[in-house]
Amino acid sequence: MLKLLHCADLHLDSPFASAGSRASAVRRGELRESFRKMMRWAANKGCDLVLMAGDLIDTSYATSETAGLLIHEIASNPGCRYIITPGNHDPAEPNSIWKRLTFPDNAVIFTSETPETVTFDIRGQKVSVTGYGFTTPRLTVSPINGLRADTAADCRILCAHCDITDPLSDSAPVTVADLAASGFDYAALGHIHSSSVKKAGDTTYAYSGCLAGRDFGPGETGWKGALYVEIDDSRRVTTTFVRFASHRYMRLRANCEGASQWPPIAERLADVIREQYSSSTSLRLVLTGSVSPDFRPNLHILRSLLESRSVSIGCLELQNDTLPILSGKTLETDPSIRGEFYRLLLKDLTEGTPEERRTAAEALRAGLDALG
Ligand SMILES: [Mn+2]
Repeated sequence: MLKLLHCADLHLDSPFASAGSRASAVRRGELRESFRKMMRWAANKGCDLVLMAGDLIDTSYATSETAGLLIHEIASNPGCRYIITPGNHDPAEPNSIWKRLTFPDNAVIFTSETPETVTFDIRGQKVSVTGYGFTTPRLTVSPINGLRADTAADCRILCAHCDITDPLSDSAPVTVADLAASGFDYAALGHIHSSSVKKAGDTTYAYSGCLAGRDFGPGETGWKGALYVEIDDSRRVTTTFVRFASHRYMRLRANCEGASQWPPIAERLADVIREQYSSSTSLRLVLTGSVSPDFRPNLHILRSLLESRSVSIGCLELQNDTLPILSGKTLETDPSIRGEFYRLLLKDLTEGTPEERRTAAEALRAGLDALG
């Protein structure tokens, strides 16, 4: 049985630009620590291969500290082979660490956009690993279109950074049909930050997801880690998600329908946060529903309620997607400039795109405040 660890999108050295400068330094430290934890886990588990499917670092110009960490971790587990396929964020450009630095003998780095195959003898089994690397931030063709796995191998693995979600992607638009025809037993993919395991023909293909979420964006929320993969002698594949991140980003929708005052809503939210989250979570509360124009969400009030309950949470954000149209009847018939202002915005408030509605709601709150 083969034991693999499949990871991707580590984005070491990520600036964590959305966090404040202090929080971003903390997040960067946590990311390094998650990386060490993952590499030690693979060593303790006795993994034969660690497949690193691209975007290991955030740019091709890694800090020397990060490059040193990567090389050190690979060198300290010489019994395991590390497969690296550079992605769109860390392409194998001439100045990249992949080209400039000397990696230990147990590392294989694919630096050509044309797929290449290496073969290992692992406990009497012939295992082939095929991969390619980005050489610039763009790769507009599917490098594995028409590619067939080495049929002489007992076990056939693909390691690749690619975008299977969009045939027009400029990040290696590999298709499900490419994979279904390929004959690989396992395709270890990178680029999509949420984890998924699927089948195309006889090929199991998977995105490990990123090692740590970096903001509240799609694919970044929830616990992150890597996939532990076992391939048995009859080439059956089993995958297990292993969490390595110590911090997560989460979005929570809260329906404020009918609310006119913030404090009672804030009380309830504080209770929910106390029960479900801790300092290892950064939370964005997305407030929805039709509310009174007087409803004013206030982060400071929520924070002090949390403090009074001794609740600690990572970053906390409010996204106000409520519609201030409740009891709008009075405003609708209000002959003053307040009513006129409301009537002016009503179409955007109720019929606009989500963005237009948000802007109109924002304008209405600001306008009513200014008009007193
Ligand atoms: Mn990528």
